Amino acid sequence: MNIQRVHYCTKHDSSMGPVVYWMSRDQRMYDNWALCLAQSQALEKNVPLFVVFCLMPRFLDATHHHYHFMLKGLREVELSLKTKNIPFVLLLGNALDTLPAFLEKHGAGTLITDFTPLRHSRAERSLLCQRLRIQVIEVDAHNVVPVRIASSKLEYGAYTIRPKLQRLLPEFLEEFPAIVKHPYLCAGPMPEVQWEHAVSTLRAAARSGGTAACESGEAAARAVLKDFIANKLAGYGAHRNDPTLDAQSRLSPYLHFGHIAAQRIALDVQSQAEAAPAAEYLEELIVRRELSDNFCLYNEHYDTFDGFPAWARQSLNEHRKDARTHLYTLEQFESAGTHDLLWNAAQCELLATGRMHGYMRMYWAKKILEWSASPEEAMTIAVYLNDTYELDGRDPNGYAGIAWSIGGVHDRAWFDRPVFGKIRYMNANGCARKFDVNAYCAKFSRGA
Ligand code: FAD
Ligand code: FO1
Repeated sequence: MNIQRVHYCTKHDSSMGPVVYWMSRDQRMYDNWALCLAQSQALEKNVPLFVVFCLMPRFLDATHHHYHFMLKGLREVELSLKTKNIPFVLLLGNALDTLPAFLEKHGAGTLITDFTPLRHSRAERSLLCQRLRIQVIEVDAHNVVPVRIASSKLEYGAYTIRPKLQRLLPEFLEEFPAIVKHPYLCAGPMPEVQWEHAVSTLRAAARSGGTAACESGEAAARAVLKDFIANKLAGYGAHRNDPTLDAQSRLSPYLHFGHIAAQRIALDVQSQAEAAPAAEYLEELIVRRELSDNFCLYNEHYDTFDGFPAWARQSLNEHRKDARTHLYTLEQFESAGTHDLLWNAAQCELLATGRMHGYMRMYWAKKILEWSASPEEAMTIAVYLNDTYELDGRDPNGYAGIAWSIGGVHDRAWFDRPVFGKIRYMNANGCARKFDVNAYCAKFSRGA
């Protein structure tokens, strides 16, 4: 495996004792670079290999729906690992409270972690590294080109990161090694995972509303990919921005929870599709998605007004006092209670299915800017609603998508207008030029 995927978090050498992969963002057995490295280290040292998942009682604004989807996927991982003699251990509580004791008890010699750019997880990881006296290695199993290798700084936009990614893709877009049946078994039997009890430890926000009907887990993700390549990819470029059509891949929840590797999707799309549609899809899957991880890793204010580029902050400041044609509270937005039928339909799609079409997310967020008392309030409302209702929420793509819509991140300045300043503007007329707005509203408005 390409050694540039490896990031040493502590100075300690690897010592004898089992290798532990602390699974977090990349919740899968197949096509997982962190697990590949963990197994190769354990085979080299002739020691057992464990996979551990630390179940946090709360995770940002995740609700029970999101946890249900995630836990179902983890049960599948447990069963897949069992066929490879690799125990799956579910620790109940934050890693900082549970992992050190587990590592101590089993005399672990090496800890492998996967990679996330989000601040809470990164803070927890660095605190853990200060406390542990064993080797800790982080592997970016989420991106095709590891974020730190793609760029060592905050990128301005797709146009600046794209050439860097394109230059590195031939080196990193490679096949994965298989996970083999592990020959070294741990001494005693590992405790059975108490899945029902685990659910009782959750403190996640309960909420009404539906969830996307999509099935959770690795096998389901592969089936969705197969169907997308066979039936939708050819029309993706032409139809992906039409929310009345089902033209997107619907892979984002599986990418968010790590049920499938973006690299697997890219390899399959490249080998099974025509060049043009493949390129259009990979632009979103690789350039846009990896730009989001770059944004969250190198901009600590990725979910607030302070994370906007200087030109956008200045422009929005100049328009703070502009009269708003409408002003709504979080509750009014949340209940799809604005004057705008199209915006309400988008919010109803989100409430009913746990997913909003990608094109509508731009319109949805931009109108929150237009109808909130300040850009800061707009960010708070958009991030809260996105993280509470989107099955693919709580993700760098969400923070980057909202910051693009409200704060011009990864975008350029447009001509000045009330409230928006130089932030790109969108309105219902623009949408009507792109798709059948009435059809979309009929499909998703309340009572539809
Ligand atoms: P497809 O069009 O099939 O794209 C395939 C994959 O490419 C996506 O799963 C995603 O990983 C990536 N991708 C596509 N468009 C983008 C983009 N604009 N930015 C980054 N990556 C992209 N995406 C999330 O995963 N979680 C979110 O919470 C989220 N919130 C968003 C909020 C706003 C305001 C905006 C403007 C965009 C947001 N996005 C988010 C990005 C994008 O809308 C979704 O990734 C996409 O709609 C998911 O559906 P799909 O997988 O069918 O997309
Ligand atoms: N990761 C974990 O390691 N433990 C959790 O309990 C956990 C819960 C969770 C709930 C919703 C959700 O959207 C993601 C969740 N994650 C959890 C995964 C999380 O995305 C990654 O662990 C990274 O920390 C963030 O990228």
